Amino acid sequence: MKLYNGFSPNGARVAVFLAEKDVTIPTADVSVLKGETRTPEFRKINSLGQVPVLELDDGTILTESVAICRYLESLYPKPSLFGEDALAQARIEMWNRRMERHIFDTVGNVGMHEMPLFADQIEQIPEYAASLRRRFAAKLSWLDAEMADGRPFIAGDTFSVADITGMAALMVCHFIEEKVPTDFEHVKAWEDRMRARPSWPKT
Ligand SMILES: N[C@@H](CCC(=O)N[C@@H](CS)C(=O)NCC(=O)O)C(=O)O
Repeated sequence: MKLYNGFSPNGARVAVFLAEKDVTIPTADVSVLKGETRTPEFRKINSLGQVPVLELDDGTILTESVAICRYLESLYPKPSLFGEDALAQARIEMWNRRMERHIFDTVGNVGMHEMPLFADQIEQIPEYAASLRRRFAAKLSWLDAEMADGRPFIAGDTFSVADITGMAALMVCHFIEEKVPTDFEHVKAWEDRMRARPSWPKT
């Protein structure tokens, strides 16, 4: 098995997942910032030119951070990060999608539409980025109200892949210079707990 990975929010999702399981696998560093994801050689590995990529011993290629994490979960089931029973699995899936669509995508699309790195990847619309920045507080307000029930983690009482998606969103916040305002006390407390974990992706 070989993981192609580089310093990036989606790459961090797999790196954190492995760290939480205390598992190390051979990794080839592919620098997003240096454009190593965009070379013809790397596109033979992932036609979308993105990390993370997991190459299995028989040459099978897996892309998409959540798909890779699911595969790793089956190899290294403990601690479970996708849920032990049917209800936990459904709740974690639900919250992982909510975190991805409402939090990660909000800040991620700010980066995509503003950062020079992506200027040749999409048609950048600065007004769209500005509108997402304005929406960010509303998204956090929604999450804060959800977490007012006092649960320590995004999907409930245990750390899960939904928290990892949230950590990746916080990493994007660093790049786009957004912060979680302190008035969102439940989200802020969750952020502090995430930053205190040994697996926290350093930015
Ligand atoms: N949906 C994919 C997204 C992967 C992705 O967007 N990777 C970014 C890093 S966060 C990348 O490799 N970008 C390379 C580039 O822009 O050249 C996943 O979850 O793995």
